[in-house]
Amino acid sequence: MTELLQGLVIRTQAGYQDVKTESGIYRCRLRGRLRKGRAEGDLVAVGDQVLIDPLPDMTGSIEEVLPRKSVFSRQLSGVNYEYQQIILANADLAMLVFSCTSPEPSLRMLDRFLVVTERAHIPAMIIVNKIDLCGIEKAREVFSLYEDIGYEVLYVSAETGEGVEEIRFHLAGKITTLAGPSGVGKSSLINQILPGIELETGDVGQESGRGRHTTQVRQLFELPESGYIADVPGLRTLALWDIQGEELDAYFIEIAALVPYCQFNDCSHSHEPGCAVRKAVAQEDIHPGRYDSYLKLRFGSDDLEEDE
Ligand SMILES: Nc1nc2c(ncn2[C@@H]2O[C@H](COP(=O)(O)OP(=O)(O)O)[C@@H](O)[C@H]2O)c(=O)[nH]1
Ligand SMILES: [Mg+2]
Ligand SMILES: [Zn+2]
Repeated sequence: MTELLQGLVIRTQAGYQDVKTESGIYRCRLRGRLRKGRAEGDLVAVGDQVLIDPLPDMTGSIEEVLPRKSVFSRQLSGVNYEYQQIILANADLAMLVFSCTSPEPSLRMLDRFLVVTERAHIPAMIIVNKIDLCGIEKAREVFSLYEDIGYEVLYVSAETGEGVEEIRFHLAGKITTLAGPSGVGKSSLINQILPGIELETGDVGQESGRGRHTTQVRQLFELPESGYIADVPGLRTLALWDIQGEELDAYFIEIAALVPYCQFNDCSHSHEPGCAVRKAVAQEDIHPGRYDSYLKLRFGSDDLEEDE
């Protein structure tokens, strides 16, 4: 057997993976013994570091998937089984993209994304796009509460290019995923960051329509300097339903900090006396919208998809 080569999975589609190594990009398949009895999606994903057995014609087989430092995954139900589909491995950063207007921002959806990224232990920052339409002051009024909590927020415009340099700065050397509702300007921003890539823009619903239930291409786009942007449809469908009760506390970082001060250690922060979280809400130390998102996620499981 030839020597194994280490590489990065930069693209997956319909049963093959493109793996970038120091000696080029190899079109690979998973070694049968790895695949045995398992769905492909839970074995290898873009962002994975793998060992391949390379052939001279630039094909190869993936012999081993190296341990991951983080995963975005979702629960999928097959006819006879359920499995964790890995959407993206080893992400270093999630940029959560919203627009200050057109469409109006859904902060509840943003809070859900933040739960997903906190749970996956992936640092998140918030990109507020379209400030050419609403002005930075109005955008700040809506989003500065996230800066108060501790998240970094960038105010940008894909249209004028304002703030795009700062996005680039944060991307350097990392695998970053952009996530957000459709129409906020994710593709437009990627086009700004990666000239020449020319993603389709403006087709509202392109992510939820075309290809959502068919085979999806997932890929990493290499940045001219260093680092990758992940284009992974499906991040916003990550399930939250399996988050149990108080586990949620940890993912609202300003709530997590107060939980030790509640009178009861099984406090649900909804009605109990001596609740430090409710006290903070009353004193406006916790934003009422964030508290509302918390309660809805914890107690209102039925309407999770209402605003998507
Ligand atoms: N005025 C303005 N329009 C933008 C901006 N960014 C994107 N758009 C427009 O918003 C629409 C949706 O953008 P797109 O990049 O497709 O959003 P995506 O669905 O998040 O990928 C398109 O018509 C874009 O031209 C911006 O910064 N300012
Ligand atoms: Mg798009
Ligand atoms: Zn409490």
